[in-house]
Amino acid sequence: MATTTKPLLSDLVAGMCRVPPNYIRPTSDRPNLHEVESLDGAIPLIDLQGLNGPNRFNIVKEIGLACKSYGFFQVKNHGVSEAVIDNMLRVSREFFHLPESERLKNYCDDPMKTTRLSTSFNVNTENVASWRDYLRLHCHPLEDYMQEWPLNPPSFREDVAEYCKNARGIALRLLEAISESLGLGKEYIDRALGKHGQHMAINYYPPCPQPDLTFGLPGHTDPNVITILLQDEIPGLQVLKDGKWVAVNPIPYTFIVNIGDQIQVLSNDHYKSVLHRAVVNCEQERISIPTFYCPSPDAMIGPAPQLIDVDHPPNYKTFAYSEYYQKFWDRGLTTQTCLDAFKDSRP
Ligand SMILES: O=C(O)CCC(=O)C(=O)O
Repeated sequence: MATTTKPLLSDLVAGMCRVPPNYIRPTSDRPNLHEVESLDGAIPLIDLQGLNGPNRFNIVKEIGLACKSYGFFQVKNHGVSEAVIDNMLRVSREFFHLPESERLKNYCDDPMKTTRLSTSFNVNTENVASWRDYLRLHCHPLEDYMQEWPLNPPSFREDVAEYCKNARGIALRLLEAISESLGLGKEYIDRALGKHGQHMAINYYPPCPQPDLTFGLPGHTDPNVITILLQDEIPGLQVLKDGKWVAVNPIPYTFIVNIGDQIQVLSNDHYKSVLHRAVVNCEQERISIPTFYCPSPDAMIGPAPQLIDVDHPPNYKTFAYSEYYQKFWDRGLTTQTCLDAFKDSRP
């Protein structure tokens, strides 16, 4: 048993040659890394060049197909410059390499706090810990949150704010395309999100001495609308496809996009949010940066009326997003999605 009071995993792992018992998953719930498929092209790579031009119809169709068949896709020619991406990854790495005392200024266990550094998933409710530290930031509207963000590294606020603006731009363009692909008209989802919200995690996965025994993050779906993930060059993301875990190997300067639970609700199950997880490795640290685009807490979310008819009754109740978000953090990451708690059970 580890007898340390260090709150962050990164400060605990140096020289460790075994995973502490509280990180070890039961045998029925381990990564089984030898069974994972690693196919390049397993997840569609969509070229966004021309999304706002003559090729829009075809790209929207491609996005719709990817949402329907995979719940995941990658995007290139998305308009975010390499410099913005490089700065975001660099400043994230610099943050996690700061001295412990400097990083800990941001530490907080309360999932409702809008800027906080923490570890695993929710240390207050979980039974088994995950091999991850993370910095969580709310980022829309930027001016409401930026003054809470770390001041060290000195360029942190500037680099991250620039990245957030760019990530929001992609999210809005993709939401229009997804809305259109559902036959809802391009503004439907935008309007359904109220004042909109945007959160971000900077995930830091230290090298792990026994990666077969634990997860960086166990299988889960995302509670938000869509996630735009930036990962560094180290593999770790896996997606469940037809009952098998498939590795999504990094392609530099592309983003990975996945449907979150709120699109599943709004689309009345036309598009499904898909289980994914992060595994760790024994040699290299890994950084991943998901942007969680979401409704504002007061937005009322339910199936779009245009997608309901006698053959397709509403599968979900209408609820405030704040209620869903709270539930997600309270119940922890499980392969059973939080959506079950919001099903419409009318006969
Ligand atoms: O690290 C990854 O690739 C996945 C991260 C993720 O799923 C999350 O932060 O919810």
